[in-house]
Amino acid sequence: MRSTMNSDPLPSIANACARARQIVVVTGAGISAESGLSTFRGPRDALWEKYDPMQLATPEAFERDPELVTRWYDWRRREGLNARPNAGHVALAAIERIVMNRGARFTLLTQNVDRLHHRAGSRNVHELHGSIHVWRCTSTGRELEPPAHPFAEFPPRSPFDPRGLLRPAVVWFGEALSPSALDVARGAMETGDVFFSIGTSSVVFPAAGFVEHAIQRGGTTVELNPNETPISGRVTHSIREAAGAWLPRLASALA
Ligand code: BV8
Repeated sequence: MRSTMNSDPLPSIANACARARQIVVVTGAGISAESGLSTFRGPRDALWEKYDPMQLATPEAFERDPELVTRWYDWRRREGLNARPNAGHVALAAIERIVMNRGARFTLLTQNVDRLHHRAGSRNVHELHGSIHVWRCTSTGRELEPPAHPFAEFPPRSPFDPRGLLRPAVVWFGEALSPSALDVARGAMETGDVFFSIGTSSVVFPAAGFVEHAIQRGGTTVELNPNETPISGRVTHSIREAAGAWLPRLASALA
């Protein structure tokens, strides 16, 4: 598929969105970068950012060093609480409202665990990789949303079972995505006619594979990412811009 490197693709994308019966958006850590949250594979300079997520976001790391892993997640959780949705999150929520007001459907599938889409006002959000703001008892499976202050001890003990610990209710590498999230994603990929991949390096599966379904079905596929990714050459439009800069332009064009 051609990737757009010279003429402005906005009018053609806005036209496809205006005619779409269903718009599907997949987002990754990049859409939260402008809120000050570090991405997974980008530059990391803050103290806790020196830890490689690929090493810590696994059940094996939690088993090996539950204190380090829960400290890291507690730090990310509080960073998320202190962050604010940026113009990209806000624009996506506005586009959802515009699309739904004209009777079409809008499905937001996020790999992010920071809940900034919800705080920006997006309604039909599905957290493919869970949420860092929900923690789960390793013994009973019961879940809670911790208060904003840091845990008193690491690893935090479970209030549900003295033998249990609390872990973040996120999907670690090697863990399966929830069947309900996968069902929603599959359903959206079957019926969506415009597909956006925003702020993701498109290397984590199964989310990175969703765009192929959209391409196979012949829908309009759009990537929004300042950097090239493995899907850049396959989508209809590959836009080398920041989400917070370009999405407000699309929201205005659709308003
Ligand atoms: C599973 C939660 C099976 C925790 C995360 C094929 C099929 C299925 C699985 C696999 C497969 N091949 C390999 C696998 C295994 C693995 C995988 O994909 N590995 C990769 C590394 C090869 N997948 C899994 O393990 C998945 N599980 O398939 O289970 C199974 C089945 C049955 C029973 C048991 C098991 C689980 C994957 C989920 C892992 N959890 N996160 C946490 O958050 O800590 S993944 C993690 O990576 C985050 O969720 C993150 O969102 C995700 C993807 O990263 P990105 O979001 O893309 O972030 P990244 O930093 O990489 O990129 C940011 C991008 O933004 C950059 O491109 C940058 O240029 C751009 N950007 C920067 N600024 C901006 C911007 N864009 C726009 N605007 C800006 N301003």
